[in-house]
Amino acid sequence: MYWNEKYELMDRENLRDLQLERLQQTVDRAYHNVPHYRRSMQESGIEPGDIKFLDDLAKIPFTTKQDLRDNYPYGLFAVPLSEIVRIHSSSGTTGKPTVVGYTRQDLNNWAELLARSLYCAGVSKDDVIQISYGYGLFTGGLGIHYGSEKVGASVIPTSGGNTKRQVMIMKDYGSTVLACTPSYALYLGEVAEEMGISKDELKLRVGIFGAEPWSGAMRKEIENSLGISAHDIYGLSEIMGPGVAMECEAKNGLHIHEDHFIPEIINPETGESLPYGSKGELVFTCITKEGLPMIRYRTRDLSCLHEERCSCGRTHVRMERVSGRSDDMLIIRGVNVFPSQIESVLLEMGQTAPHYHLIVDRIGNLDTLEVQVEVSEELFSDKIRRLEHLGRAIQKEIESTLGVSSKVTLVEPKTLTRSEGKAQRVTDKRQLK
Ligand code: DLL
Repeated sequence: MYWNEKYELMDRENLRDLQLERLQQTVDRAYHNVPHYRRSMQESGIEPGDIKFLDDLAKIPFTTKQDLRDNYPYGLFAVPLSEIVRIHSSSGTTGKPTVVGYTRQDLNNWAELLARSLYCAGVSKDDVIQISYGYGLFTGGLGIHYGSEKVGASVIPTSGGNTKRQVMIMKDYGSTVLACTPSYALYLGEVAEEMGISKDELKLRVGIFGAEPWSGAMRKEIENSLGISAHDIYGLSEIMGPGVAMECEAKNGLHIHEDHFIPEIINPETGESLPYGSKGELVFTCITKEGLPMIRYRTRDLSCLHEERCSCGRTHVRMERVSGRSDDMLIIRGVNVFPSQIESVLLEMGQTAPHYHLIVDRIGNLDTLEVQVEVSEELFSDKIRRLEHLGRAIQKEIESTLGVSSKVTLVEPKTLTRSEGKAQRVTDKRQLK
């Protein structure tokens, strides 16, 4: 099911021509309207006219979150504020938030790309979509909202929070699609069970989950608990918001809407461009954005790009699910550890609940890692010896898969904090000292 066949199925040669034309226009506009881009290009000795081929993009310097901060709030906008019709922002963990602005045409494109994304997951006008991403400055709620309306689905804008009410609405209003973070989807499933509502009483069939990393094992958990087919949606405010890339029915990577964004993969340490098939940091260039045309924006998200044709027929490049962020990576006694790797170990062992929290500390000169994970009610009330055995088994598995020793603490069901938006799974006490 395609929303816009012309672009989604465009052959790659025509797509590259279209990208070049749009890239040249974008670079020209950014150079003339945004002092930051003009300065950084001049410092590298390039002018818009030097972009003759797509590969010339690599001559332009990267843009980073720091550049957005340095130009806070509106310094990177390429149009006067009178042409901006919507502002969103994302709060980072440090410093000022990032502010992004959209012209009317940007909002039209965003809704179009979301409609495409939703269609890609099989959502149509016959669906009732419950949007439990936060509405407000976060791009999740409003972004998916307008895309869903464009598709013609019946939209229930619940936003996040008030979980019991969400479950009641889901049942009574007959929601067929749920859009929220994967961690919140898990929590909703758990609360439905507590309320005595089984998945058979719900009409849910599709999930549109993103905004945070999640594993294949987590997908299975959610699919089982809610009785749905879960699809991964990716995006970031700086580039647009949700809908930069979307998983189709093949569930073999997320199609990047390449007629609007040019993706690259780089080595996060050296900035060197890497070929398709290599793992590295995603970099995006917006080629249709009017308000905030980001050029070679470093996302910090780690992934891998694949150009081979997908069985769904779409020609656009696929990105592998994001495995983590280069700045989320924990270095524990010299070993690189991503929270998602621990999540995979826990869920693949299958004896714990999918709720965990990592606590990293430094005692003396030694880093320590504690993995807190919930176990089921039955197991918790079982013999202490069985619990100890499970704790040791998890510890051993983490050590053999990741090469890092840890202390595993099994905790009672429902004791770890649940998230209604993006989950906070790590407490790094080393930074607090
Ligand atoms: O999270 C936009 C969004 C909303 C995407 C709803 C999907 C659904 P930001 O708040 O700017 O925007 O955060 C962007 O979230 O750089 C990734 O690190 C992470 N992220 C987003 N989607 C995924 C995903 C929104 N599907 C940052 N898998 C990005 C893994 C994701 N990480």
